[in-house]
Amino acid sequence: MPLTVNAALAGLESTPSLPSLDIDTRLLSDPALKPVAAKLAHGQRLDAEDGLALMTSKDLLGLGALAHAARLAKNGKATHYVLNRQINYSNICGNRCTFCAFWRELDGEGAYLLSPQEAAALAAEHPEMDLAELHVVGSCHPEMGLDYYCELLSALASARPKATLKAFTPVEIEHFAHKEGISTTEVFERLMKAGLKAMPGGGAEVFSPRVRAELCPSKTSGERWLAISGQAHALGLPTNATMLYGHIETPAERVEHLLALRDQQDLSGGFSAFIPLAFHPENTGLNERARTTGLDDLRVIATSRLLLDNFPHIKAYWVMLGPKLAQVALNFGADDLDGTIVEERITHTAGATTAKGMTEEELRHLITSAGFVPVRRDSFYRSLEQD
Ligand code: V47
Repeated sequence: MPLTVNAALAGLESTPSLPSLDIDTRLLSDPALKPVAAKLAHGQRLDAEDGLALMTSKDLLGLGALAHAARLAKNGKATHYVLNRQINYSNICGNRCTFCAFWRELDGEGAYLLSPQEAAALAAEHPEMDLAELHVVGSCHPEMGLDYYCELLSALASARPKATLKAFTPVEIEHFAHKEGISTTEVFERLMKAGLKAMPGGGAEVFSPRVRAELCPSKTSGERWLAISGQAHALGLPTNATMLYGHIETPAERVEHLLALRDQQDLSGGFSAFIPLAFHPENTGLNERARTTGLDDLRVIATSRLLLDNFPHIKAYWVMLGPKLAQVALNFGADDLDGTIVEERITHTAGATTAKGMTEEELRHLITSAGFVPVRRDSFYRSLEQD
């Protein structure tokens, strides 16, 4: 039977909107996690100090006990996945981020830009798959104007009328606005007319100005990334959020990133899912760095679930974690495995050894064999299960 955390600890007033979590404290061996457990048991919001205790703990079972309690309170045993396809329309990018192996110069070897018709042909492949979502991201192309992106969306919508167009990161939106000399709101209005319905969460990296100055000085700032996400929410577009971890960032910078996302979600409320992205170093400017460890991957998932109390979903992105660790992550706070993907390019250029796609059967097997309940979903987390 779960033990009750000492209710008499000073200052533990509960936050009305947060549930009191049922935690088995016998699983906690790191004393630093005990005050965190006490707060969670009393429905209290965690702060930066708690986040740091979680983000630096080596008590894997303790982290799992806390994050799993939060997961069960939010999503029960439901584990989501989507029949989706990724389309990377171009790798030609002026930002030249050090951690990215995908980008190419305009006339560099391997540089490409898909025409709207070529992208539509990719979307139409595998007609037997009932795709619910097209996940469309690319680069900050130095030459293309907004007409191209609108035509791209229209062509994709014609090729797959039933699929939701989840396209472009806040970084791309900002770039389109600069290139066109218009506001990001105007960019959104044009793209929404062309079929934009939701946005993925890439480009957030780590918000720390120190990290951005070193790894991606040309990229949109963290403040702008958050503000543009907020604009999307105000226009009714749900978006996601990510954090690229396992390079030069400190545990404190990870925690700051998560708390900045939580603050933005308090303000604008439109984030659906958070996706931690494990850094893959091959073919990047940081290729001497080691890959992330299993402990760190699970710790980031668990800490995210606990700090982001206002995010409905946490994704274990199997492409970056590998399917086996993604399955384990379902017991560490994650309730979504992303999807079939079909063809992933960004992480595979940086040395990912996972498959490029997964079948629905494989996804359901990962979920059910771990004792969870599979929920095929659309981009808005509505269940598509036939019952
Ligand atoms: O924006 C770049 C990151 C992102 C590397 O919103 C790298 O549903 C690891 O954002 N190693 C693209 N990561 C992926 C992404 C995403 C994936 C799945 C679902 C969703 C969603 C979003 O990958 C980029 C960048 O942050 N990235 N280089 C690398 N070497």
